[in-house]
Amino acid sequence: MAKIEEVKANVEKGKAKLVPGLVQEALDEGSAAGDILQIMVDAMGVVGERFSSGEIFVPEMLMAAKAMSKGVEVLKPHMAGDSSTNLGTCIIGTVKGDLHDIGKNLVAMMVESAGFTLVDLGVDVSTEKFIDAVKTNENVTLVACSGLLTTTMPAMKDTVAALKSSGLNGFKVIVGGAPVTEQFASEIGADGYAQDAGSAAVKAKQLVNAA
Ligand code: B1M
Repeated sequence: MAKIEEVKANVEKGKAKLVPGLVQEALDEGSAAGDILQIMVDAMGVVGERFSSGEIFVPEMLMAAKAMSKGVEVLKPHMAGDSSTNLGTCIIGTVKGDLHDIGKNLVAMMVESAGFTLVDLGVDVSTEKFIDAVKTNENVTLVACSGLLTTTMPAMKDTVAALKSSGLNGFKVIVGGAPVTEQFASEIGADGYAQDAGSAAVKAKQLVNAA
């Protein structure tokens, strides 16, 4: 089996100790960092399907998430773009009630690579915390909200509404995550939407007029 396939199989099995070494071996074997990342995203899709069908439970999902995060750490230096430009500060977080952070972390990595200074608020971020971060950080040009649960989409809506009515300005709001669509983003008044981490970086640059 090619190393990249072993990466996928071991993310699915949640082998956090094995995955970093396998990612390195896949890179050494000549696999592109983007392809290794995509195969890990695919592995998480398989994990999600197994969870939906009752084949696995939350602990197994958690182990797979840890394995993927460890693999991404090895990939990170290989994914970095030209961050010599300064596009201002991006505040990023997963919205209140939501603990999923892998997609948010990938978006953070790509947006940082695009030239933003990153302030990562983590997961389960309240509206107030997003607003405080805009107030207390310098030159905030972008706020990025991630959400993976249909049940936390209202929290995303509330956050965008609060940011827009806060009286604060100089920044744009981008939203994304599996249940989020372009239509939902527009309905809740976000300035931008992206489907994946790569397009989030492109959209982020467009929003601050740097593309
Ligand atoms: Co949960 N989970 N989970 N989970 N989990 C999902 C999301 C689910 C689809 C699984 C399923 O049922 N098939 C389902 C949601 C169903 C729904 O709402 N429609 C679900 C559920 C139900 C739950 C719990 C409720 C389970 C329970 O307790 N009974 C619970 C909720 C906890 C909470 O948040 N309050 C829960 C818990 C967990 C774990 C903690 C165990 C773990 C997360 C660990 C972690 O993140 N550190 C977990 C995991 C791992 C998953 C799956 C399997 C994988 C998520 C993932 O990391 N994907 C997931 C199934 C799936 O996604 N197929 C599932 C890989 C990642 C790269 O993709 O995050 O989609 P993603 O990010 C993408 C895009 O969405 C986009 O870019 C990324 C790709 O480049 N993107 C953005 C993301 N944010 C963006 C922001 C942007 C732009 C793009 O701009 C700002």
